[in-house]
Amino acid sequence: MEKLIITAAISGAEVTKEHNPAVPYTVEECVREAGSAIRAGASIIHLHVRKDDGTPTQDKDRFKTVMDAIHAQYPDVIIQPSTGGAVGMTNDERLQPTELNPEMATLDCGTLNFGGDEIFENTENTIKYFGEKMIERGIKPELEVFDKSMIDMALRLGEKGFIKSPMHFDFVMGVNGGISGTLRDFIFMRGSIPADATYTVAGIGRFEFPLAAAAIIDGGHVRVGFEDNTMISRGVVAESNGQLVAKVVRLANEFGRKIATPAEAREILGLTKK
Ligand code: KMH
Ligand code: ZN
Repeated sequence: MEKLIITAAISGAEVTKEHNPAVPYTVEECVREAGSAIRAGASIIHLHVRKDDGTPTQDKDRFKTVMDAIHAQYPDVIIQPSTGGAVGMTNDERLQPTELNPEMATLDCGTLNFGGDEIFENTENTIKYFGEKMIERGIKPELEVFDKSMIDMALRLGEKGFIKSPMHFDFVMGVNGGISGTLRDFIFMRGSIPADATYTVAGIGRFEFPLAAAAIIDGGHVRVGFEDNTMISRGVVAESNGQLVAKVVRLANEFGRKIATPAEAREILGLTKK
């Protein structure tokens, strides 16, 4: 079976130090958390950045500072900035990190309820606009799909030339407003993507490790990290993103799945190091 790509979503935009004091805000904290994940086995860092007070921002300069600081210590790692940002941001605000020409970036494939009164808005035209920008800038999108309908949207826009194949999906499962994190729905999602596509799965909260195990067995890839889940086990706050990644590595070892280095992850995903 193909080696396992582990993505660490170290920061997110919604989770705070009240959830887990190790959630990174400052540049130094981002380097510390990325480093813990990379040393444990992550080959991709999915990145959101914050101001020092924790406010989410898509500021290009802040992304550049954090990405440069991580790459200064871990030059090989793949850094995948978010273009989702935080609920309520404008499209152009969200797209700023793509101006840095990263190898990858996320592309969110639909609108969904995002807790309380929040709506994470991604209209069809927004998705087309983001897809075009990524093609123009040579960026491989990680297609964030929070529901099966978003896979269908990606496939439709792929046929129209807004997203290239082979596609790489991230099944984000268990968000309040998206598809559930059950095994039944995981099988539905993974059975709904093209044969030449790759996928990773991001289980939210308590779904993180059961879905990681399912993807390990199935030959898919895994995303973990504070963005999705801050607990190492029921009622126990994780010490670091690295501790979450290490748990995935242990599960992979049990099932005989080897862990991909960043160079191997690039090969699997068809990326060229920039
Ligand atoms: N923070 C969410 C509203 C992404 O990174 O592309 C969107 C998100 C998805 O986190
Ligand atoms: Zn994200």
